[in-house]
Amino acid sequence: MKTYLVTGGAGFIGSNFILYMMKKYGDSIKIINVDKLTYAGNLENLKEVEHRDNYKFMKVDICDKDKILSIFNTYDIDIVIHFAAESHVDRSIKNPEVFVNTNVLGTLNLLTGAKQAWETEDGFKKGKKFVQVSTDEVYGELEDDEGFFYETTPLDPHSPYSASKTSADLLVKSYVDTFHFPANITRCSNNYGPYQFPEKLIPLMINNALNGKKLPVYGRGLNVRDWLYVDDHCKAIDIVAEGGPIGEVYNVGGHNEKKNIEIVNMVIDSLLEMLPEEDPRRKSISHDLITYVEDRKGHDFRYAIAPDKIKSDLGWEPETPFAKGIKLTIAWYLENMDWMERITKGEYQNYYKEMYRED
Ligand code: NAD
Ligand code: TDX
Repeated sequence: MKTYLVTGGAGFIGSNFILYMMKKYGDSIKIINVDKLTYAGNLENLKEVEHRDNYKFMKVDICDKDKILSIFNTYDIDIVIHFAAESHVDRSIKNPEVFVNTNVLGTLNLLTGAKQAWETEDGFKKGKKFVQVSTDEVYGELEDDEGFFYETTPLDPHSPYSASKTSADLLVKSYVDTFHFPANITRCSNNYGPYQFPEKLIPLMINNALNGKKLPVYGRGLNVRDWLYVDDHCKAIDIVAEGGPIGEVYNVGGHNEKKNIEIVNMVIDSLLEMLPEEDPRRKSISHDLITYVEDRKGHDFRYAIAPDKIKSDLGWEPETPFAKGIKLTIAWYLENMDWMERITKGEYQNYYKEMYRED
């Protein structure tokens, strides 16, 4: 039985990944979920699997080197899927330090633990794999409507968040180059789907619209992101963990570029289409809620992923068209308003006031 160490499994993509893997493999795998439970971690996401004998949660900070080493000494980990990170660009602009600690030093601790546990006299034990879940933001930005990020595109991060992810990627690369350590790096575009924390564009807009609050669009809303439904990303990670040759990097994306303003308009239109006629929230939802606010500092203009390599080498392709994915996402939030309410009632209020300068 393969044992997975999933870091950051209580976050957005991590919890979707655990649910995806349990559904796909059932009792034939074991998953250990290591998560510090920062503001972004939520065990409620994993209710469906928490009772399972082949699932174990450990509240651990990946910056705690001793704990990380002891996990590798205690359990025979086969595959590490490393999601744990500080993941929000705006927060990194205000407070970069925690991004370096978690994203860079935390990653080094995991590499150290895996290397120690997996090393043999002439290399590494068979069947071991470390997957560094990275981001397209390490490539910087595309300055106009032309071109794509390839795996060969030079690394040129701009925000403290993307600089910390790039540093982590380079550490992983250094372990591959120096020790022939069995790792892959995946670089994905913007994910959307259930369980995403409402600091990110799509859930923030859904939540604000449902509450009749302004929809804060940075700058003129013309920046472009390349959106991927989270399940499609989970599938890609599994395929890379299974079949990616040592050291290979894979871009993961779905050729689904949209301007931010298009996304916000689609959220409003979909909500109006999906909410029942008698729902009182309909009255306050309209395009008039859109408010253009001060732009993000150093706002990358456009991200666009070329996923040719993962398609040709490993046969992965995205399966969820955006029109379907956004409906699935909105339907999930509508059915889980209590999840959103619990998340947004506490510390989130302070975050929102400070970030969006609201009284
Ligand atoms: P998230 O912020 O929703 O979740 C991060 C998780 O990591 C949380 O559960 C949090 O508690 C945990 N965590 C944070 N610091 C920790 C620490 N020191 N020790 C242990 N756990 C810690 O993030 P996400 O959106 O799910 O992203 C997951 C990964 O995917 C990140 O590495 C991110 O860089 C990458 N990524 C995200 C996207 C996206 O669109 N969300 C796109 C590409 C890549
Ligand atoms: O209130 C907002 N208004 C707005 O116009 C927010 C929160 C965002 N935006 C814009 C900024 C971006 O151009 O929307 C776009 C998407 O913003 P985010 O959801 O914050 O995502 P982004 O900055 O693109 O980064 C995301 O994708 C890559 C994830 O947060 C990263 O973890 C991932 O690496």
